[in-house]
Amino acid sequence: IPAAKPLPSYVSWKDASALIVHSSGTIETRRSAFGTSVITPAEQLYVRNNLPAPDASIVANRDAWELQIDGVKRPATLNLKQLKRLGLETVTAVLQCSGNGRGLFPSKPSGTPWQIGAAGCVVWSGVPVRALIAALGGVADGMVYMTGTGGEKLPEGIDPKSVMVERSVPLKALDEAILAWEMNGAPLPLAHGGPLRLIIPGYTGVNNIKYIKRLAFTTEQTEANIQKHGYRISPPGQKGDPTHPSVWEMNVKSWINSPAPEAGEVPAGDTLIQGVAFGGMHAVKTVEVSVDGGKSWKAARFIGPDMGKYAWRQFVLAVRLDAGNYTIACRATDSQGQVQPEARVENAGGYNNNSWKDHALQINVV
Ligand code: MSS
Repeated sequence: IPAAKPLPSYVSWKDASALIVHSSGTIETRRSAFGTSVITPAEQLYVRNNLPAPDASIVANRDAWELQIDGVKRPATLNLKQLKRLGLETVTAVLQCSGNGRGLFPSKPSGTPWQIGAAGCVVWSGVPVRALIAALGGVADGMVYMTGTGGEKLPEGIDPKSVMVERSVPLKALDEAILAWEMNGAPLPLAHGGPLRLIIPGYTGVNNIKYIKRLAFTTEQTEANIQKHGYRISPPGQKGDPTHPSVWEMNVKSWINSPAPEAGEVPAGDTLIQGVAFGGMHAVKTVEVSVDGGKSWKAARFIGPDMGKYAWRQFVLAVRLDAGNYTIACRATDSQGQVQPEARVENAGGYNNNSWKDHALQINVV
């Protein structure tokens, strides 16, 4: 865990004691700071900005924010006030950076060495993309992707494609996607994409475009570097290219939040092992816990409300531990029977790490 750095000013309202600041654009939640009531409060939620966040003036008059919609029968530009009249849906979904768990790759891929905290469980409210499309006559014929463009001002004098945050996802992702203006019951903070953000439940963080200014249905994936070369499952040592799978859907995953080694010594006796588990695209069904590094497993119990298939669930297992060293691990299974794997899929970018072994914790019980 790196030494504490101060919070950058655009997120000065966050809870510094809950966060690890890797850089001004990469801030993760401490393992010991996750609460047990499902939702991650905004003050504790991680932040990942590929570009400096836009000026706060864009949230001064939220309803005036404009979204351009292309690749539909009747392309249009609508402001947030107009969008709010088209429909409303609320979804609880895990927001997780594609690189969460990168810091657990022994190969130390370049990029932020996130541990487990580049993730949170958030309630989003907004207009379903389906409702928007219906109002504009439907998706134009032959479209294959849904492409969202971030509203950052791009630095001048360089090729926009090299820096712009623009991502394409398969067209089917539109079914559950919403354009959100509210997060955990409050107007969407600028740091998390206010005034308007694309939320694609089940897809990794990068696909959830903040301060979205254009939503387009397209025949091809965007040529932006962040899509063409970035965020791909590429063999170690290789630069990402369009023949490598794009980082889109999340996979089944869990980790332990308590006892956290960073929180100090664990006293011998009764111990509650707690953590979170989610399925990515499918509901999480079960989670098992091991205190012997994966030799034996016991079923843990889910606690708290089930907020739907894209949310995570908190789990708990009561154990008695004598003094000694333990390797505690957890392993989730989704409703389709997909089990969190023992091994990570090696890849150059350090993406999609859901290995239970990498996520195991060493604890010292005294
Ligand atoms: N969007 C925009 N516009 N920009 C940027 O930068 N980033 C990404 C997403 N979106 C961006 C966007 C990422 S990459 C992530 S993770 C996310 O977002 C985060 O979120 P928050 O709210 O937490 O900050 Mo990785 O896969």
